[in-house]
Amino acid sequence: MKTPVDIAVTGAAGQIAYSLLFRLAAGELLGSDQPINLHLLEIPPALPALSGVMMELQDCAYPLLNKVIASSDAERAFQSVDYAFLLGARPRSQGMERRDLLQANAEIFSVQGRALNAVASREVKVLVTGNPANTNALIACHNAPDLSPANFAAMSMLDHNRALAQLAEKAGVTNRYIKNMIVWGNHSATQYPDLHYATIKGQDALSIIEWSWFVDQFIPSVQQRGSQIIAKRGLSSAASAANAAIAQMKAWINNTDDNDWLSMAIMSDGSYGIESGLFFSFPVVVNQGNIEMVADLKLNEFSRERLRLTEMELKSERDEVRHLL
Ligand code: NAX
Repeated sequence: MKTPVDIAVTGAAGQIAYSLLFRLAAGELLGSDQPINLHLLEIPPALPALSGVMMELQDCAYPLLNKVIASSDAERAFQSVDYAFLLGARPRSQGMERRDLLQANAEIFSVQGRALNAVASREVKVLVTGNPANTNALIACHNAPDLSPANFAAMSMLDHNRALAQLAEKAGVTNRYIKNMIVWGNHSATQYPDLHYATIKGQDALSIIEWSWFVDQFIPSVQQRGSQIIAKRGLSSAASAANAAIAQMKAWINNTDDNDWLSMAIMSDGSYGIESGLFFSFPVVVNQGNIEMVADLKLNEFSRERLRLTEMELKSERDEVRHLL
């Protein structure tokens, strides 16, 4: 039997975790011959609920689940972890200003960044999902100076999947025929799902799909999908978010498919005119566990303007939490 791999999940009593943990324990991330240890982090008031989730994990009698550790202490939870799914975040409560929300989360992610820096594997892959995901990744990364920025990414995969599925439906094809989708920018309503390089069965999407549908329907529908789900379900996306978290981490570990790209939020190196240091969603490929940005794509004025808008939002989020960087 292989040595167990250590996987941390924060916000482990929350909705997304309730989908994610069972899929991890079933072997979906690392395969059916790889045992895992789950390291679960929660805040103290949620530990009783977490113990119920742990009872259910036990009741699944997963052959691959070696050990489950629960803690409200980040250094304990992140000890030697190889992979970390940072789901836990402070939700916006009634009357809370955006600034206060950013502040509360920045504090959480600075503590978690320091803990990862102190005790996680030096090769740890940290995927930040808790919102505001891009800025939380920035904070965690800055507070982990002994790790590389390449250890950190924020989740754009749900937006990417939403974009794939919307285009596939419009074109009347299954999702696997859509390639080279891009979602640029922030995981927020300013994100820019871009069809300029997307193909449908090998043909340029924008030679098949009307420009007006792209601008007036596709972009807003991908941007607003999260809010639409909240309006219908009364709760935010959870199963699709867990699915995206597994898919993004799996691609990061196992490489992307040949001749296709994914969207991941990684630290900008200044490419495409995006300010260095921001966590921004770019088109990427993964080679041997390293995320590489797809470079030198030509952008027209329409795309450049949309990149600028979402970059502006990320800069303003960063400015609100600058004192923690
Ligand atoms: P829930 O509110 O169901 O669960 C969050 C859990 O995090 C709670 O159990 C809470 O106790 C815990 N928590 C809070 N502070 C913590 C801390 N300091 N350490 C450890 N745990 C802590 O939210 P859920 O629906 O699971 O969503 C989790 C996060 O993902 C939210 O911030 C949400 O906005 C975000 N999302 C991000 C998406 C993305 O694509 N990047 C999409 C889905 C989702 O909206």
